[in-house]
Amino acid sequence: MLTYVINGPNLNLLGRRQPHIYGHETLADVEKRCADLAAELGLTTRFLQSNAEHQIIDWIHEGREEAGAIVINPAAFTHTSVAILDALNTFEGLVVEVHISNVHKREQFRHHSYVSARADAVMGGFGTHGYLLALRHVALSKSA
Ligand code: CA2
Repeated sequence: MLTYVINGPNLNLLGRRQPHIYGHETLADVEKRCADLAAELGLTTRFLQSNAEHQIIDWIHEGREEAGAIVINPAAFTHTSVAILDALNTFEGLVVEVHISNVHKREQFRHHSYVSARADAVMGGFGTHGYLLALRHVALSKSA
């Protein structure tokens, strides 16, 4: 089963700025760890990042045909995007929302997520391990 791992705006800078919040790993490091774990779990992942809301929506639409699960860190679009929520509402597979930081420990405006209204599971505050935990959840759900 193909799992899309979708990353939102500014996550291309991971590991290069604000390491006290987001850690030292780059997005390429996270992609490699996800691919290694996915192989172990018998999953296939497609790892994606965009700074553009429309691109993320187009990938979710594509996932309707191609993917059994979507792991998504919508980054700042988490807190603003009804359009990403609407797109996810058209997807019938498993949706796992991932945040590297614990958004509830941060500014008030990060406490609300539009995406959580659709997500089947939500991870936050596990650092970049959250992506790996999300993939384990996809694999366990698939075998359940
Ligand atoms: O904790 C998360 O994963 C977030 O989704 C990250 C978003 C933030 O807007 C959300 O509230 C929580 C920000 C992603 C920006 O990523 C950067 C990474 C390194 C340096 C600068 C930004």
